[in-house]
Amino acid sequence: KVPWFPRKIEDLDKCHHLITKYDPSLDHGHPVNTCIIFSLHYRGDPLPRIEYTAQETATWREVYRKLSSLYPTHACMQYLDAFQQLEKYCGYQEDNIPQLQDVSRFLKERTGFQLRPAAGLLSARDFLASLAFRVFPSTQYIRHFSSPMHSLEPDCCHELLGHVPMLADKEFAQFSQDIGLASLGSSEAEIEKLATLYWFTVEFGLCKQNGSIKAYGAGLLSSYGELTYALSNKPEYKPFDPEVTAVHPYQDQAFQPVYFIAENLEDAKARLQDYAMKIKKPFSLHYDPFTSSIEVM
Ligand code: H2B
Ligand code: FE
Repeated sequence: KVPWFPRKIEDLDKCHHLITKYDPSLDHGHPVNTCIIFSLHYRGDPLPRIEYTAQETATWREVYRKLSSLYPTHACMQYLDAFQQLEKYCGYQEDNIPQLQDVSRFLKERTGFQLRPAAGLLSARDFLASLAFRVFPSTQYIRHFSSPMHSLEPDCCHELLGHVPMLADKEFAQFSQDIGLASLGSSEAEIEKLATLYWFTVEFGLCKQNGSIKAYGAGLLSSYGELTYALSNKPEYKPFDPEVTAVHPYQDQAFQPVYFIAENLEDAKARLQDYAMKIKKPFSLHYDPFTSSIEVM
């Protein structure tokens, strides 16, 4: 039997299942605040605007300063291009936490991606299904001030500095949507493989650029420690090959033991499309961008 999947963008209201990866009785300073309440009641535009506290802005400032010093040498050019634009048009500054509403509007103009507030870590199935519609679920709260350089769960520093700039790139946007489309109606086992692919690319991917290696993964671009480590020649590197990457064990409590290097984003996209075509499903899918809906044939 084919698992339920969203057919139209409004169906994403039903894709909000959270996973609690970390025992909630252990206090990681997970901020249960207005951002979470808003996201649970969210049903379409406009995205709520948040007034962040001085302490939250101070956390952002520290993260922003440290990371932006690394980008020129460590981030891929697609990231750098978009980051410059975000500084110009979207309030990316060390003293200002950008508003999802502004960022979402920016992305929509670039690649058709939009943000949707998420209350926390979504299940892989729900998260990937959103990507199929060019919707990126984004947390809106910020990590606890006690550990500015580290957050176990996604927070808006991770989304805004890690994911958003890459989502402004056309190839990368298509790559992200393709993982999402591949997930619709897939078995649990296949979802697990797609989540692993997502992990080693969208979160921790590296790519070749002008004879050197650069980062395009959001987990790297939002972590000073791991971004430095990933490009230090200490870890193991393997070429990105979906068949191999999809079944490689990954690490979500420490730095990755291995990183996969793509030739370039276009090649990664083509390889992923190839992989997706081989997933067995009793129907074929087509995304209609005019109605933001899935046609099932
Ligand atoms: N949920 C949220 N809110 N943000 C993510 O980046 C995220 C998620 N990543 N759920 C997903 C899981 C990813 O690790 C894969 C698809 O499982
Ligand atoms: Fe992420």
